[in-house]
Amino acid sequence: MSYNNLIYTIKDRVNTISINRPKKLNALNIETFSEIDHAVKSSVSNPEVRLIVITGVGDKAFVAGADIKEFVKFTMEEGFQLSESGHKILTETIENCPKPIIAAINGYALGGGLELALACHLRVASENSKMGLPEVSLGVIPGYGGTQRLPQLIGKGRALDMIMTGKMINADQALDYGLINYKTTADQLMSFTDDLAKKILLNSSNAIKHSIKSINAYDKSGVDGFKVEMNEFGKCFQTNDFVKGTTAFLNKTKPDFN
Ligand code: DAK
Repeated sequence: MSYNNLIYTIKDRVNTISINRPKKLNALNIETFSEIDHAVKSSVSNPEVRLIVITGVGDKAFVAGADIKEFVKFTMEEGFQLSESGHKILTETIENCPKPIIAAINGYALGGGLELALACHLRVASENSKMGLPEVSLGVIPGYGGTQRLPQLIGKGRALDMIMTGKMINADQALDYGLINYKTTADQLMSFTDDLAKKILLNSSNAIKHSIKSINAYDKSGVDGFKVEMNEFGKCFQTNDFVKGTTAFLNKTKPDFN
């Protein structure tokens, strides 16, 4: 499959999806967003892929936001529809993806770009990265889940500060806030992300799938996360991976989950 705005490579069971609009700092237009949706869904159905990395082409930006030119003339109705379809992609396709997704943040991650990174399961950022939700400076609010996922990750006070000031924070501060999991040099971003992927891939992808589902139930209104955990825990029993993992432990060897 070829895309207009993405580069898509599969190597060693990792699908790296690179957003490829560097002249526009990888701003997310509607077409790019729907291509990301398609690329992630194809990875889910492709047995050769066990983990997904999302990054941006170039050394300046991961994604500098939703494409401002595209939504500038939107009506309330169109704004709502855009937000609704964006939510579907970020929640159903990305956050609830059964395969782990790492955002490799290589520069600006602003507005919709940071919201995309927030929906991913892990975030690694290069030291030159700048992250923020500057929507209020444009007269809108974060419309792709930023008002919900940012406080979940860094706390309400910090989220209010970032959203009301619209300020950008650097990778050190993002690490301190818990907004990113790891910080690297710009040169090492992709090799570090690769190593992280390899560590994850040593484990059972089936168990990881059930972990993602349980963790996503955390702090969801109307959802009993403990109940979800019990169900997902039960589903791991009698699976090939469970047999492999426990047999290897009892035989004092390492399991091979490939
Ligand atoms: N959209 C469109 N084009 C963008 C862009 C963006 N978000 N960010 C950068 N570009 C384009 C610039 O227009 C410029 O294009 P040309 O003029 O060369 O054609 C090119 O990328 C290079 O940008 P700059 O020349 O500005 O580069 P600098 O290094 O000087 O500055 C910057 C880098 C990141 C500080 C600056 O580009 C910037 O401030 N960009 C905008 C950042 C921003 O405000 N992003 C958040 C957008 S708000 C919604 C749902 C979600 C959202 C909105 C609505 N609904 C449901 C309706 C989300 C909103 C956002 O994401």
